Amino acid sequence: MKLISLRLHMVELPLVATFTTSFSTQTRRECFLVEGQFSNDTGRTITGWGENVALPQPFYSAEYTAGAADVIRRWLAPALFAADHLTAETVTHQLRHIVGHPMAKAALEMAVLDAQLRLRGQSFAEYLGAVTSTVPSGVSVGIQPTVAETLKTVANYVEQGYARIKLKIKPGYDLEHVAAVRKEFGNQLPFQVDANAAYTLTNAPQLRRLDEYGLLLIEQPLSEHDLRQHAQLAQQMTTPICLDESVESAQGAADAIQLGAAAVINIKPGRVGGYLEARRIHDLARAHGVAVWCGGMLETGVGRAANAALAALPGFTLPGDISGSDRFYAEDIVAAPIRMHDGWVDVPQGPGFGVEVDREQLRRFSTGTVELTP
Ligand code: SMG
Ligand code: MG
Repeated sequence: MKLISLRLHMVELPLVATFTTSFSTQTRRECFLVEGQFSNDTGRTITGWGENVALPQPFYSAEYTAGAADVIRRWLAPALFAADHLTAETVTHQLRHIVGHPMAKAALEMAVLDAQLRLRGQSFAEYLGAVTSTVPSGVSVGIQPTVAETLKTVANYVEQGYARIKLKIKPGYDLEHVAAVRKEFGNQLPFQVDANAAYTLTNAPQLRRLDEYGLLLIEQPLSEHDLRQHAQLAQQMTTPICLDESVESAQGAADAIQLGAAAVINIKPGRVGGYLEARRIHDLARAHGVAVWCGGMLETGVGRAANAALAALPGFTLPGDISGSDRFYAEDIVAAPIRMHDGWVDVPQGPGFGVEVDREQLRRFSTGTVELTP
């Protein structure tokens, strides 16, 4: 294919409830969708969609929404316009001279993938090698100011039927909340925590106290670059350590596994530069007997649809952060967003990511568009 034009649709969607993590409180989602126009050898034109998952602030990782749009405009888009035979499998290669910016690159790879699969009439799930048509749906619960509010919030998601609860934690908002959730909902509740790098190895004695609550895992307790420290922490506690922020590539995943720093890996396609790298991490982890699950970045319907397909690969043996669209949004920007029923979401089966962007909704939430041509 040849890339004809790119349009970045900057959007702002209100969240149904504020979402607090150890590093920030989000009240709305500011992100952008990438709309790519491509032509194939026979002159057919086709549209493909991608989503940029960077947060507006560089708090989760170095990338941020405006920075991702800027690097696409100045550097990544020109490199793709220059390519004569663009395929999803060669996007990473075309962009390899630009250091970093995995989320910006992933959004572009998505648009190419979606277009390529639509041309072929193939679903993303089939392309990836998905082995199931539904995937278990977990929900990520933000830090609540009081234990009572944590219990109330978790109760609501448990009643809705979510397959797994993940509670965000930080120092001072950890043991007491975890203990209360276990007591209230029992030992059968699939339950895990995510610290978003809020601790250091000196907190090991406190973190170890989490061991008695039968958590599925603790996600990213220490800082992004603390691979060795995560391995040391793993020696000091029985709760499996799962890495999120620390894993930025298949190579990094291999190092983490080798070091004993990751018993489990949270795979987020944006964080690792795209869905193809995400699949490589899946393959690598599976070969090493390391469980993986699909993370979330408060995606709109486009990103969530693609995540559901990824999570249908056989190595995704734990429920992902693939909650229904209504967990964050009263209204989405795709016609039929992901819904959770009885703890499961359906893997889209239509061509490409299998969702249609609703232009009217896109206009409603739009805060501007950036038009890019060769
Ligand atoms: O998309 O359901 C979702 C949110 C999942 O907790 C989630 N994501 O570290 O895993 C994580 C966070 C990153 C985003 S926090 C604003
Ligand atoms: Mg995380």
